[in-house]
Amino acid sequence: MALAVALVVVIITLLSGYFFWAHTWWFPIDISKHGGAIDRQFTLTLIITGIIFVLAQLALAYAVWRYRDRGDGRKARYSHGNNKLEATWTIAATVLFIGLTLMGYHIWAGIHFVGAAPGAMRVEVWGQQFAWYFRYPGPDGQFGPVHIGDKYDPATGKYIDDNKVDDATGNYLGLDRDHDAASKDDIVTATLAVPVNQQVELILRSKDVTHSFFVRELRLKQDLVPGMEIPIHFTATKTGRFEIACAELCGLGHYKMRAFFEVMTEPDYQKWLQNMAAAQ
Ligand SMILES: [Cu+2]
Repeated sequence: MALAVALVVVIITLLSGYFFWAHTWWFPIDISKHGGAIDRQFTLTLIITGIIFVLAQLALAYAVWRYRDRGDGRKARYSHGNNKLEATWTIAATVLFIGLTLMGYHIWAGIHFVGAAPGAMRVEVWGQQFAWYFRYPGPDGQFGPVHIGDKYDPATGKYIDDNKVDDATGNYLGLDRDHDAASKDDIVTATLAVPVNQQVELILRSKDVTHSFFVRELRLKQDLVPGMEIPIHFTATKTGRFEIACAELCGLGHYKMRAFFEVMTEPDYQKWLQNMAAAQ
């Protein structure tokens, strides 16, 4: 019986290790400049914890087999621990855990705490229940004001109706193109397209509740919080079409809150942007 239990432990250990080793279920391709560092950090963490996992499980299997009941009436001897060993592996685990955390934090901070380069292209990402909209500033490089709800009027201390959203005419962000000069050339789209090998800064905004912008291939995930403008930036290194999924449960239709992210060559992107501008 002890042998059977020990064997099951060994088989489960080797099998689960194999799936990671063979990359049976693995990440999709990485198409971002910063993604390599994240993947390397993940692999390093996996290798270290994987080695510890395998050694611990093999030790467990050995103990099950070695100290089995041999049917010769021997009494069990109880161990009262070993303080030195106890201290050693507690300290070793602490050093490993804090070390890996610091390394990971360093990479994360390099992506999220360092601002975009001055020449980066800017696009607004808008989340709402349950759709994505993207806004390009047009030739003037300026985003016009959005009118998406009541506005506080400090003169009267009251809220005034400032909602110009009209889904029927495609004015999803409540732009007032007749009165706001900066809004005139703004381009609002349902797909996020960017040129390859160019740094892009996204400004994440929400019309209602918290959403989360997630593109697996970019190794990028960031919440959209109502009332905040949250910047993130990336450089896509491969052309293609990828999925943007909302990664924050935001209501009943959350499961269908998705859009496409397209990385294009510079000429294709310019053509696309022209088409989009003509369709406004
Ligand atoms: Cu959502």
